[in-house]
Amino acid sequence: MTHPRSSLPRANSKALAALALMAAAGLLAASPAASATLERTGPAAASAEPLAAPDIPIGNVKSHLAQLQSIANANGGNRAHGRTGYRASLDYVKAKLDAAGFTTTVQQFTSSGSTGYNLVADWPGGDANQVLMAGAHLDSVSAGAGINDNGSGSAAVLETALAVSRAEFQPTKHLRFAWWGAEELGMVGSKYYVNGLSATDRAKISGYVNLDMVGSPNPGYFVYDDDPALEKVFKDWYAGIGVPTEPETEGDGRSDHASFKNAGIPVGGLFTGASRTKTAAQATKWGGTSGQAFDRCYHSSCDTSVNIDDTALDRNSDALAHAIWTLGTAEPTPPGQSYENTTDVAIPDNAAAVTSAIAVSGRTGNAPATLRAAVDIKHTWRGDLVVDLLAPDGTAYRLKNSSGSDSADNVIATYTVDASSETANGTWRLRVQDVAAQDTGYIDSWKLTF
Ligand code: DTR
Ligand code: CA
Ligand code: ZN
Ligand code: ZN
Repeated sequence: MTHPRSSLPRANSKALAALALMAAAGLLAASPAASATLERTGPAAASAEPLAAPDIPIGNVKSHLAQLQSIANANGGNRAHGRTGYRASLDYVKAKLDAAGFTTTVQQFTSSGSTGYNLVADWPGGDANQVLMAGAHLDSVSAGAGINDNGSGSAAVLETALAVSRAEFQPTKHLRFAWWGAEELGMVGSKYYVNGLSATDRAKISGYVNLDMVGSPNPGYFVYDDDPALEKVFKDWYAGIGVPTEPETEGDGRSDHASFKNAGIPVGGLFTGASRTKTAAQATKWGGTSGQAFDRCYHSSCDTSVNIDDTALDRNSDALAHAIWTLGTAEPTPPGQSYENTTDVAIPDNAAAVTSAIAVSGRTGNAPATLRAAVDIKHTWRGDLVVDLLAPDGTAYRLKNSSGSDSADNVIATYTVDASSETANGTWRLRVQDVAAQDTGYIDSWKLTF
């Protein structure tokens, strides 16, 4: 379905073919701005403009949900980890992908005494050193069929992958899609996958996009505000159809993107809300019912095929396809220059902030919108820590908030900051403060790249 007020160009093969014929006959305007480089790179003639994503047919997405509902009905009413309904769900998705030409892998793990499974599907081709991933957890809770949570994300990712196959899409990046097991037990499957990657293979993943609950019946339109580049792709798409979005603030670490973020991989994603209540202001901008949960059937037996808002599911499916086509063909970020400080700086427990400085010189103009700050802070119970990047003029950019519940050790991550309003030259500082008693550590090193 093409969205109302859609301003996105939707290239179609007929228009491209006509353009190619006109170019071949020298009929196109010769001006550099108008000329298009029409070299064949695959089934669809390439053009100077990035290829627009195809529309994801909502009917196809809904038919996947119908299949997952049938599977739950035939397997004790759920698709939970360790139950027959989960493996049957995975077999359904895998069969579709095998038939569409993907290279699929089933990864096995154990959790809570039961065998769990991840499904990973690679689209042949693209640069193996630049892997763009999209994923969704395929398991439900044991209370029900889990059609919104998270059949919706699973079906949207599946249909986008199938659209890649139908289009014989040939992106510059390598595309990998994944369906995770045991997310409801604590992102077990995605953690198992990421932990099984070598540091080299992790570094090859340019970004991970997560879809978990993208068809809530009283929907909000939330975009993960983690990696700015991934966030921008989704916010631009929604702006293009005139739908406002909000940053997803239900809490970091509440779905499979956390497994990738904790490994320093850029993450993004989409969310339509769970048990939180839609406000009056949100109902005004999005419609729906204020004072009611985004999904009243969250983790309940009523999370069935009727617990879906088709418009929200359609929009998020199309937004994902847009992200895959856009990010999949985007030029790699140029390596840039790096500036590093490896001097250890002790962080006093529950006390004043400390800083570590990097002097940048010899650059011209301002810093970029994609300034990368890689930090390596050794500290037990990293939830104690607040981390900021200070520009030469003292402007603070929050990289990490404190979190009472984040008991994991160390902050080893790369943050992308829009520093385009800051002069590049000058002394940049990493500021770290421990705001909770007990647990100590130190800044091991940090690096700026642009
Ligand atoms: N934890 C997810 C649902 C969920 C709750 N908050 C968020 C925020 C972002 C993504 C997902 C969620 C689940 O129950 O599967
Ligand atoms: Ca659509
Ligand atoms: Zn859930
Ligand atoms: Zn979920």
